[in-house]
Amino acid sequence: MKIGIIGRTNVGKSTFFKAITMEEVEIEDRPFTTIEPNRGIAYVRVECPEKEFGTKCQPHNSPCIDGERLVPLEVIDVAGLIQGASSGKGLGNKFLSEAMEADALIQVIDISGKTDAGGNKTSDYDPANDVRMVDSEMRIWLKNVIMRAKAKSGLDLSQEIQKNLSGLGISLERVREAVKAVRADSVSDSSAEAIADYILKTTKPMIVACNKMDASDDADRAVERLRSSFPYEFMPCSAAAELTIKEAERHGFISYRKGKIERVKKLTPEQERAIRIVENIIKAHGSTGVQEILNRLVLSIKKCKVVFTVQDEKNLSDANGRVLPDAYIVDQMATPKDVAELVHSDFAKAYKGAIDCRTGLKVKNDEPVKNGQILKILI
Ligand SMILES: Nc1nc2c(ncn2[C@@H]2O[C@H](COP(=O)(O)OP(=O)(O)OP(=O)(O)O)[C@@H](O)[C@H]2O)c(=O)[nH]1
Ligand SMILES: [Mg+2]
Repeated sequence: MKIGIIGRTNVGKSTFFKAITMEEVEIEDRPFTTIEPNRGIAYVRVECPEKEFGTKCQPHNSPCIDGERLVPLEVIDVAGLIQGASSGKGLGNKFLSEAMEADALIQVIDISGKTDAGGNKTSDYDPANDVRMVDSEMRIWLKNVIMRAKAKSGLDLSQEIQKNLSGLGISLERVREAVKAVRADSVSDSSAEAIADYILKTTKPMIVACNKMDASDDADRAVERLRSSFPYEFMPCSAAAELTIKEAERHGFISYRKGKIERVKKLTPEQERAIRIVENIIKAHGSTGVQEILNRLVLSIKKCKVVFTVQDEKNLSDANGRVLPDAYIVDQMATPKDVAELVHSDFAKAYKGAIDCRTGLKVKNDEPVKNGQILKILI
């Protein structure tokens, strides 16, 4: 599972990325700070089944904090978009293809309206312009890729189109579906646009992170206005506040559990001031919004599932005796064999079936796994 962070330049994409991955990346208040993409690992948080089984987990691939399991996924933060990027403006369109490798997208916008279309300081900029711009740049970019499909003997239209989309995680089946849905019989300007539109809607689910809510006069109202204008989910956040918490935690100054900040060490007046600002944001909004956005995109919008794997179904442990060692994020339609593939390609090759550890029964091989399921793969 890979998440792409996209959006207009200088809205806080890299700040959001750093807050969820803790990778050292460049963050600056100017347009086009990020040039090469940043890649890292972030975590979706779900309840760990340890409590249900009255046991203590010994995680291997996914840390557990206070009964919350942190299940890893890949994240990529790309250069900022501006109008015309799909035809090479700004930093060009290379990064559009990098972002489009992702299985789902977080579009970051600046809900405070204090940066303009070019990423420069202003007041009262309407971020709806950016949502429209990103939509249109993605569509034009994908349309242009589809337009490269040429009718050649031996391949049908869908195969020709899909050839150009390999690497973007778009299957031939999906392309066939799109071609059928828009009733295309050749690649033209309008059919390519319709196919691009269909493919984007069905393969690249997106959530809009309304960032810099701390700098907005009325973030909630601004978010509400956007919700009524676009078919996306909009959620407010402050990536800067989340980053402050994560940095302070990393240095052992505070601990942050279940929405509450506790001072672990005596803070300097400056640190105290920074933490108070964050506390006020949490008080006003319930949280910084960052983790909620990631969870919402992966579990509710993309409808991914979290599956645990074990080797010993009685003790729920692996070969080394670790209890509930591994958790994986899988696609909505993933089968037990797809889970085996994630554990190890050798597991998938030798796959003979899987047991649901709650029921002790074999699961159906062709049925999607269930969210939260604990599986023993039989080889
Ligand atoms: N007030 C406030 N400022 C933020 C927030 N998130 C990011 N910023 C600031 O916004 C500026 C741009 O942040 P970046 O993360 O570099 O933005 P970007 O979208 O990655 O920018 P490019 O890579 O240049 O496209 C920096 O000065 C950040 O400190 C936030 O939640 N609140
Ligand atoms: Mg950046």
